[in-house]
Amino acid sequence: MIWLKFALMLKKIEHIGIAVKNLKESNELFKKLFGKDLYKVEAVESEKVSTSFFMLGESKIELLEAQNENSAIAKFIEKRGEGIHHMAFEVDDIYAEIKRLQTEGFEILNPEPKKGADNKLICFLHPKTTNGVLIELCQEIK
Ligand code: CMX
Repeated sequence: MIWLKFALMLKKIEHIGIAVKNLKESNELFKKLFGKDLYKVEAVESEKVSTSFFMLGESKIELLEAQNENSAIAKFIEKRGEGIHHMAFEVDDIYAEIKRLQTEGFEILNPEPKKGADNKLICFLHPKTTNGVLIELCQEIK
């Protein structure tokens, strides 16, 4: 019997998340910078964020504005100011990747993946276990 199994690894940078104070203003700024328009604006209530997405080649840039002061984005901006908030990597099987990375000693912030922006199942790794970088895994919901 032939077993078809996805390789367990992070496949590519899916997007880079940038925390911004004012999404409307930043949308205009990044439109000018990239020379192209965003393709999606989406509110993610579970994460208390409003987002917009730009496609650049194979990768995306996600801008994130906090919906209220309890949002991770509000806390991040208060402590560190606007800037790169996370890097997201595409995976084929998020459940298998979570198990693999837990075995490797990484702390998974939400071991039960949740629905994120742009039709993805997502989970985060704590930055204290990844050299200070907040890492997101994301799998396309089919
Ligand atoms: N990148 C790197 N380090 C970060 C960070 C980030 N985005 N956010 C917080 N930290 C740092 C803090 O500065 C702190 O560092 P120090 O200990 O040196 O001060 C450390 O992580 C831990 O901070 P904490 O006080 O224990 O935890 P916080 O309340 O700041 O929460 C985190 C941090 C990562 C656990 C929390 O933000 C989280 O659970 N994030 C995942 C969910 C998320 O970010 N959602 C928004 C995006 C949603 C989307 O993409 O759609």
